[in-house]
Amino acid sequence: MRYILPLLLFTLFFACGDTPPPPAMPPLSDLPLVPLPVEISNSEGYLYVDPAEVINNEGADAGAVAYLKSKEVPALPLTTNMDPALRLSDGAYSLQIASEGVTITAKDQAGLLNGAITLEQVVAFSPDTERGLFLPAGTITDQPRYAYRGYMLDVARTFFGVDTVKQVIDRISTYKINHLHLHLSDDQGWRIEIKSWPGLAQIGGMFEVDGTPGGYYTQEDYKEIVRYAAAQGITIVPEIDMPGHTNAALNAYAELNLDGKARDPYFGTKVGFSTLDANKEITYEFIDAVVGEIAAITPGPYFHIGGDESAVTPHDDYVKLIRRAQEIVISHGKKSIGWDEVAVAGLDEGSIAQLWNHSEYALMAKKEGNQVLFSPATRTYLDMQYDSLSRLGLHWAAYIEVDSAYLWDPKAMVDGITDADIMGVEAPLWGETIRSIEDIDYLTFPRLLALAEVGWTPQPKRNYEDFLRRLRAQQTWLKEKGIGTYDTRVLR
Ligand code: TNX
Repeated sequence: MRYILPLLLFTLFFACGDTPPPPAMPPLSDLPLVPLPVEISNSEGYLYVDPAEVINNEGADAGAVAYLKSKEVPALPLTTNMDPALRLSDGAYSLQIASEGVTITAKDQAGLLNGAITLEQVVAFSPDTERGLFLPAGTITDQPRYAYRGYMLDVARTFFGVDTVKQVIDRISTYKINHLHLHLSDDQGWRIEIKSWPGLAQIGGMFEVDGTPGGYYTQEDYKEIVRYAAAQGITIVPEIDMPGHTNAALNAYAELNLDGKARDPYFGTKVGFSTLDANKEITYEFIDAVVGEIAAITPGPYFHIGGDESAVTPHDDYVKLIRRAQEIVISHGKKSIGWDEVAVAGLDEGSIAQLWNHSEYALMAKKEGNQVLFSPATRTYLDMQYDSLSRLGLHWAAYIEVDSAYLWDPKAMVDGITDADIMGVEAPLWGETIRSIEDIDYLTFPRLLALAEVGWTPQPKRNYEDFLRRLRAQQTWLKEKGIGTYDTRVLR
C-alpha cells in the first residue's frame, strides 16, 4: 500500500513530462483584452511557467523585458524578433504563445512594446496557480487603427507632481495609449521652469484653481517624466497655451500685457479673458524662448501651442500670433498642434488641428492638407460627468457614460473627414474639478478603455456587447490594483 502513492506520482511525472496538467483555462481568444487585438487564433496546448525555474531573458529586447518587469509580470521564457523588413504598419506586432515560450515579432520598438503590453494583459487574465502560471497557446496578430492614441492631463488648473504623473503613465500605457499631452500653462498656473524667463514658473506657478498652492516642474523633473514615459512607449506632448489662457504668464511679466501692467493671479474657472499682445516684439521673444527651451528637452516630434478660446484677441491679431507661433515651433524642429480654432490662421505643412468643439475648423484644416487629431468634447472629454450624480466633473459638452464614450466612429463624425485625415484620438482630462490621483482615476476609468479601443481596434471588429464583457473583467483587475475606477451604470 505504501508503495502506491510514490508509484502513481512516478508514473504521472513520466506520462506528462515536467508539465503539470493545466487548470481550467479559457482559450486565448476569450481573454478580456482591451483594446481588442485585430486577430487572435487559438492553438492546442499551453505555456506553463514553473515559479522555481530560473529564467534568463538576456537575449530578448531589453525595452520589452524592462516594461514587463515594471508591471510586475513574472518572468517567462521570451524571445523577441525585430525585423524592419516586415510588411506591418508602425506599432504592429505578433505575439505567439506556445509550450516552449512566448515570441514577439515586430518591425519597430513600438511594436515590441505593444506586444509586451498585450502579454501583460494575457498574464493578468490567465490562471496563476500555486503551481505557477498557465497561458493558453495561440497567436495574436495586431496593429493600431491610428498612430496616435493620446491622453491629456491638465496640470495647469491643478498641479500634479512628478510621482502622480508617473502613476498616470503606469495606468494608461496598459491600454496602448502612446502619447501623454501635458497642458503646462493656463490662466491659473505656469508649470514648467523656463531658465531665461524664471518668473514664469516662480511667480506664475505659485497657485492653482481656488488659490491653493501650485507648483511646477523643473527642467530636470520634466526630463524625468519624458524618460519614464518613453520606457512605457509614451511620447510626451508639451502644451503652452496662447494667445489666450495666459493669465499666469501675464501675472509674472508685466511687459507681456497690452497695457504693460501685470495681472493678478487668477483662482476661478472662467475662460476667454486673457491674451498676449500680438503686436509687441517681446511677445515673440517670449514664445521663442519658451518653445526653444521646452523643445530642447522634448524628444517627441510635437509641440502644442493651444490656441483655444482666445475670446479677447482681435481676429487679425490671433491669426498673426498663431502664424508666428507655428513658425517658431517649426524653427525649433517640432510639428505644431493647436486646438481646432488654429485652422482659421492657416496651418503650415505638417501642422495638426485638434478637433474639440468645431467640426468646421477640422474641415478647414483638412482642406488645407493638414491632419486632424480627434478629441470631440461630447465623446472624449474625461472631465465631463458620467451623469448628473457624478461627484466630479463638468457637463457643458455632455454627460458621458461608457456607452457614449464607446459607441462612435471618428471617421463617421464629420462629413468629409475620413481615416486618412485622422492622425488619431485623444482623451483630455481638464483639471478644474480634480485634486488627487483618486479624482483622476474616477474620471479616467473605465472611460479611457473605450477611447483606447476607438483608437486601436478596426471599426468592423468593435462590438459593444463584447466590449462590456471584457470591461467587466478589466474593471475587477483595476480594482485589484487599487485603481479607483468609477462604478459605471453600464455594468451595474
Ligand atoms: C474648454 S477644450 C477648454 C478648457 C477647459 C475645458 C473644460 C479647450 C480647448 N478649452 O480650457 O478646461 O473646456 O471642459
